[in-house]
Amino acid sequence: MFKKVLVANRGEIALRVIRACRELGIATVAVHSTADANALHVRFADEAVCIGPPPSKESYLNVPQLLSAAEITRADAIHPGYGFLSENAEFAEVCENCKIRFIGPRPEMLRLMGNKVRARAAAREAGLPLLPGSPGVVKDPREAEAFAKEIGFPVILKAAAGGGGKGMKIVREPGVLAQAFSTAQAEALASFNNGDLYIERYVEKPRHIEIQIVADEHGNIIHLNERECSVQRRHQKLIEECPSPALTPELRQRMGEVSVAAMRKIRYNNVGTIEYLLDERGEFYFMEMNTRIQVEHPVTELVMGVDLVREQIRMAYGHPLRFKQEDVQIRGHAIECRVNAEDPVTFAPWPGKITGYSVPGGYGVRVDSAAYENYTVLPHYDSLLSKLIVHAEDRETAIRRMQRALSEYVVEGIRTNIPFHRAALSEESFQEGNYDTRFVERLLASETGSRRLKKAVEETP
Ligand code: MV4
Repeated sequence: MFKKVLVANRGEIALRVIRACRELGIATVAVHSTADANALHVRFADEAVCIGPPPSKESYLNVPQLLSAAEITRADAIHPGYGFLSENAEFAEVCENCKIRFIGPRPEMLRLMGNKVRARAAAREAGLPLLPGSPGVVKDPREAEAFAKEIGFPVILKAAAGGGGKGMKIVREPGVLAQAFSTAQAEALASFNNGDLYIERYVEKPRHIEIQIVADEHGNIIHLNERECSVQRRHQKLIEECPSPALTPELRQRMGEVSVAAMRKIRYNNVGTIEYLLDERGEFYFMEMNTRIQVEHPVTELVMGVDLVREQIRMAYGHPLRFKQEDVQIRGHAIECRVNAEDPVTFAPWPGKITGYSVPGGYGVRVDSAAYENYTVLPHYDSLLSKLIVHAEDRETAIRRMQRALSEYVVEGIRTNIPFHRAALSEESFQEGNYDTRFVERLLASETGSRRLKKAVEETP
């Protein structure tokens, strides 16, 4: 096994990786910015190296500093967590060139899935269902108009280098397509230094369903069923659950099987997630693939009984998976609420010092967080404070358990979105499992939703 892993990340995911390493008997190296000197990942790791000033560009994204830290500490692998350099093919390649194992898929996989046009083509070749759209890059507005005519409106323009919702333009009528194309291209060029666009039929009220894949270096590939991530705002996920209330056992099996078959065709390795759109007719379509451990991985861990980070590290070393598709099955239901340091109504980030802190606990409750009393939420990084995850025998009990846990959570000194979660969980549509990616929008726009949110703000200590 690896002797020492450098964790190229911060916050709760750095802790999550350090915990998995400790249980595997692997020593750990934390890296941190000057602002993170007092962070828990620094305290829990065996060693720590300061790699730069607070801005991510100069610290957590600073490749020479990270590699120097790995070399000095003689780490034999780097775990990138999520975000930062986790899906950066060049970084993964440089690690391998330095004889340091990158804990994740091969660089070619990161490169393939990082370009959404190439990913779409690979998905098609591998047999995944796609929405009608352009087979490749759409060169100009005239070509876009020709495709749109074929596909039918509404359509969506997406950036090849985008993903996660950045650089998308919905077009509902032919008259405005050329203008939308120019705007989208300019935005993509400014954001990603790549103006390539592609076009697809637009699905009005999709659900976001993603399949968890684990693939070892010996050709064993299995899926760990789905997560439902339709509760989002501006492409930030807020609530995730496993399994999805929208899937029948037949659809679940079909999605899992086609996903595994596709991963076999492209020779995928390590952990990954295939994102699908599910339309109102129950048809699913490939959207994109994430080549990292994801924020919401704990709901899958609890329901499927697999320690995903442990398996990820073992697979990166070359160990075979210890279970087969037949060995894993759905046990109960799990829900995750992302607790952010932000205003619960406006969603504006709310960094600052936590003056009072008490986390929920008890049967079926898990809190993945790097926060503690007197911890200061920094303005330099994302606002995720904690992931509150519950597991229960069924969905109804899980919702009740989450409501109970949310009511126990005390965070003083800063604002959090705990009231939002309380309001969301009391929505009938959520309780019935009858929601889509417009759920948050509807909650905030509706009389009852906004009233519930206001009440939750008042009732949250
Ligand atoms: C779409 C779509 C509807 N139709 N593509 C958003 C993130 C990026 N991965 C792709 N996204 C979407 N692509 C077609 N053809 C709707 C979205 C979308 C969305 C998807 C999943 C979860 C939340 C979303 C919120 C708004 C739009």
